[in-house]
Amino acid sequence: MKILIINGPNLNMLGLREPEIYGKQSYSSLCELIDESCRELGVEHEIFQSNHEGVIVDKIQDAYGKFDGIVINPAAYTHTSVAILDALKAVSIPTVEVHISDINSRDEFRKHSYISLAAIKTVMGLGFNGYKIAIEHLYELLK
Ligand code: CA2
Repeated sequence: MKILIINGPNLNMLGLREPEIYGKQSYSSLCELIDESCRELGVEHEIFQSNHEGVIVDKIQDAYGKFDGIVINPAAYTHTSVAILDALKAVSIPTVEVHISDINSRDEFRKHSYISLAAIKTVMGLGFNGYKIAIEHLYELLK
């Protein structure tokens, strides 16, 4: 079983700004938590981060035939990207959407997610732990 974890724009800046929303921990500590969660379950994985929509689309297309599941935090592209939605639909790989914050209790524009239309589950508002829950969900589905 192989899972691809995709993080969108600015998530590489975690811990540097807005700790009241996203916590104080850095992007590398998020990657450590993901590594640990996958190791515990014996799941092979790759973590990918990009600030560019088309690069994320390319990565999703490239996942076809290589990965069994995707965990994605599309960050700001959640609320804008039909291209990422279409790429997820095109590859049809079971996908769990994750948000560190609760996007339903913030700005009005964050309440809509294009990505939810392709996701089998959305985890939000649970901080970094949401990634662990998303990985466990895919593991239970795919095992
Ligand atoms: O809650 C989430 O995980 C989000 O996907 C995070 C995005 C935001 O645009 C979504 O609405 C919800 C933002 C990701 C990175 O934001 C940072 C902002 C300041 C400092 C560090 C990261």
